[in-house]
Formats: sequence, C-alpha cells, structure tokens
Amino acid sequence: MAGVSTVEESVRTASLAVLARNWRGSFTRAAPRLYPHQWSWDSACVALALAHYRQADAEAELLSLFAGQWRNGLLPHIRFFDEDAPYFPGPELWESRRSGDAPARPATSGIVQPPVHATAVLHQIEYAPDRERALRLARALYPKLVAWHRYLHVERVRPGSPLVELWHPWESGMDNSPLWDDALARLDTPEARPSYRRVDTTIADPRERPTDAEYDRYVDLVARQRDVAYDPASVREITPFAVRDVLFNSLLARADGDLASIARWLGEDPAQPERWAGELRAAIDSEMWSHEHHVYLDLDVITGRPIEVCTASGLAPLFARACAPDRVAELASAVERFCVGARGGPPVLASLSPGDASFDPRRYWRGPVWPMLNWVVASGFRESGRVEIAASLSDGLVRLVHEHGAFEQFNPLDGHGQGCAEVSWTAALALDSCTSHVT
Ligand code: 2M8
Repeated sequence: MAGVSTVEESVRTASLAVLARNWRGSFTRAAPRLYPHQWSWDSACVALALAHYRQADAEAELLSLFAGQWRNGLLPHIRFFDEDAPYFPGPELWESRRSGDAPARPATSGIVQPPVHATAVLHQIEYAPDRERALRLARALYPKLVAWHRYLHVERVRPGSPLVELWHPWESGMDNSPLWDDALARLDTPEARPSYRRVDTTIADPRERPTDAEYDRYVDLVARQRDVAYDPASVREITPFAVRDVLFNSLLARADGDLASIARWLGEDPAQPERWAGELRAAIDSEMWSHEHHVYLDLDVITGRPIEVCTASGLAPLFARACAPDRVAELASAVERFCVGARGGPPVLASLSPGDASFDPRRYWRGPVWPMLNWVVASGFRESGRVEIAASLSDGLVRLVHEHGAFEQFNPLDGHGQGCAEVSWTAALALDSCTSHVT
C-alpha cells in the first residue's frame, strides 16, 4: 500500500484537476452531466477547498452564488446558468419569479440547502494567501450572509424552538434519506403522476437515484410552494412536510459561530450571530439528543415526534460545537455503527448503519458513503479533541478517492464509485482533507 504522503499528493493533484475541469469561468458546475449548474452547499465546499490554491476563483465562486440571493435573504439551492446540458427540474418548473423576492436574473430554484457559506468565507480569511483580499470579500459578503442567516432564523422557525425547519427533502441535501420516508408517506399520492420527465435516470444508474414515487412527491412539494409564490408565512402554513434536521441545524450553528468570527475580523458587532449560535447549539443538545439511540435525531414538526431513524448525520452536532463532553464520548462510541472499511483500510462512514432495515448500499442517501458527511463528522471529532477518530475517517475518505476517483458516492460494501464521476464537492472535500490548515 502506498504511503500516506504519496497518496495525499496524488489525491491533491487529481482533485485540483477535477475542479479545474468543472470550472466554467465564474463558477464550478457540481458535476459534468448530472449537475451542470451551481449548487449552494457544493459550491461553498468548493470555495472552502480552493481558498488555499485558487483564491480568486474561490472568491468568484461565492460571488456567483450570492448573485442568486433573494431580497428576503433566501439563498437558493440552485443558481441556473445557460448550459447546454439538460437538468430536471430546471427554471421552468420553479418559476422563481412568481416571488417578488426573487431576482429578475439569474434564474434560481425556490428552496435552500445547508448553510456552509459563512464557514467558507471564514476559511478564506484564515487560510487564503492574500488576507487583505479575503477581508475585502468578507466585507462585501457580510451583509448578504447576515440576511441569509436572518432568513433562516426568522422565517424557518415556529414559536417554542429556535431550531430551523425544512420544507423539502432537497433542502436537507440528503434527498432520499429514510429520514423523510414517514413524512413523505403522508403526502397524498397524486392520482395521476405529475407530468414531467426525469433527466437524472438517463445519466446515472437508476438504482443509484431516488425512485419515481419519491420524485412525484418532490415535484408535488415544489408545486405547492410555487403556488403560494414561495411566501414563507404561507408555506409554513400549508406545507405537509416540515422537519427539523440535525445536519442542517448543526451546519447553521457552526456557520453562525463562523459569522461571529467574521464580524470580529471586520470590526462589526458579533452579538447577533453569537446569540443565534448559542441558542441553536443549546436547542440541538436539549431537543435532539436521543438517550435511547445515543445519537441526535431529527424532529417531525407536523407530528411533534422525533424521527426514529439513525443516520451518520446524527453525529453532526460535533461540528457545531454543540455537545457536552459526555455526549462527545457517547458519539465516539456510536461512530462504530456507521463505519465501513474497504478491504481492511481505514474506515469511512456509511450514510445509514448497515444494520438498519432501510439500508441499501446503492440507493443514494440510504447507505452509500458520502464525502460531505464523512468530512463534517471527521472535522467535528478533530475539533472535539478526538484526533485519532478524525484522522482515521479523513484518511479513509482520501484513500477511497485515491482508489476509485472523485465519485459522487461510494458503495459501502466494496468502495466502488456510484452516481457519477468527476464530482466537484467530492474533489473539494478530498482536497481539503489532504491540505494542512496552518496559517
Ligand atoms: C443531489 O441533489 C440534487 C437536487 O438538489 C439532485 O439529485 O438532482 C444531492 O446529493 C445534493 O445534496 C447535492 O447538493 C446535489 C448536487 O451535488 O445533488
């Protein structure tokens, strides 16, 4: 087996090459054919990783994404470009202009994705070679980041809890996770399938994508939000899908803390983002911890009940710095349940425990290894002082990408690549995993 430094050197070179091939002059497409536009959290991960290597492009990446921000602060999960490659659902399904808050241009979707953006901007300040330039970028983006976080903390909450809620599985980024099965089952099954044509299953193996029944519900949920012009108060009232997700809230709590750090760099008052971070961390720890399952659980807002499905994202509060020391110890034991190892190599996290009844090694977010989950949990353990677990998960991801390439997801049983190849955020997170974070 090749030594760690040789493997890292080769993954660094290959990842930079993938990101260069996906670069479109002002943004990085999420993947060559399957995802030809700019996705919100993929893009934040790309900007984070590029800070060390291509600072000007990392800056352009973030500015391009925020050009799609809505007037009410919503940062859409897709910013569309005039690319030749087809994608469903494109601007014609979203009709984002029905909302008076959407920009005239560019076309965007009307929902969100996890907020990794302040984390990516702080990374520019801390690690990009030209700090003055990074601070100018932070100065330009600061009011937009505050508006984005305010949208989440104000529009996505209900009385009684500061935890923010999601109105579509796509907002979680973990589209067909079994986390959403019960909530989606509550949706009236459309009498006739809504009329649309999927593109994803003509590009990727359909067995590695969500099912048609899930897509029917995804499209139905978009239509319901579009019909009320994406007005947050109306969606909150009519949506049959409302969940408080551990991963999303953890990434937001982390990003709130990072936004407070940006404020301090800029000489702005950090009180508001600090308050957001503090309240959210406390609520994650008190409302989402499961004494029975020893991980954090999502909550279904409609039933008022925890969602009794344990996924690797139940470890994400480590990254939010939301866990008391005894909880860190419990999570350090729980991690075993999600670890899979390719042929005796270092372990990586399956998205769902192989022991779970819904586990499916091919079906997208229902078992496969996802670099983002691995990176969040590894970073969380590192920052909680569990450096051995962190190093081992990080090494596992790097070796997976070294052996198989920058695939979207990896089979948890034998490690082979699934979904599609040359995926930007896989390359970005593998790159970051072999980058030394020393200023
Ligand atoms: C996947 O989601 C998109 C819809 O947003 C899709 O399947 O078409 C998810 O894995 C999501 O987390 C990711 O951001 C996106 C682009 O990589 O693909």
